[in-house]
Amino acid sequence: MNGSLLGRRVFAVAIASMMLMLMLAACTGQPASNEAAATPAAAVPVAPAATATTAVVSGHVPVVGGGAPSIVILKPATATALPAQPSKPAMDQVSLTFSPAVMFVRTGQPAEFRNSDDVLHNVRVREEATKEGTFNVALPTGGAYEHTFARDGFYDVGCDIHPGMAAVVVAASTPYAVLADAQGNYSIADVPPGAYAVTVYAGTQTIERQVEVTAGAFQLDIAS
Ligand SMILES: [Cu+2]
Repeated sequence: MNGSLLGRRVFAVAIASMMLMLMLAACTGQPASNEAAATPAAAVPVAPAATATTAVVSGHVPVVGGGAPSIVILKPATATALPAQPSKPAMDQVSLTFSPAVMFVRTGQPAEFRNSDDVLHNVRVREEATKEGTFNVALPTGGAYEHTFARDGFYDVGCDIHPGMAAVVVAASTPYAVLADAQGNYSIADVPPGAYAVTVYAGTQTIERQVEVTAGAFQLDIAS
């Protein structure tokens, strides 16, 4: 394209933009901005600010005083493709303590158990619902063991060498699973809008609800 042709095209676009501005001005009764008319590119309407496409679900759930923290799990009501876990969750053994004390894992995706202490530990895992042994391995210093939990549920973790050591694995087939804080406040980010089954575990109490999550800040308080 030669220079004069390009110049004519730009001029034609500018004229078309000015005519559009004048037409808009006639329709709305507002004078067309000289600034906008002088710079045709500015006459293109600006798209409205992007609205949230996912929800941050947060609120309050019951807590059991002095007990284990409450757990909130959102499961899509219908079969949905869920994002894979961003990284492999790991539970370490440090200073004769399992860390974290509660580990969330995705059912069907690998998790790791480690020993960062300078003493031998083992990791004994048992499914809480069935009392069935899941695995029991010795973990020397620096050792690691990978396991993929096949079923949703709670798993008790212990070390036979140090009976005081205890932890819990929560296997869930959804990424939307969190611990509430000591006051019962929780927050789950990046939740796609839709129908969910909500389960709250507060001590020995299990509370279930059905909710329709909408995009943006979504308040979900659950009382016992
Ligand atoms: Cu141990």
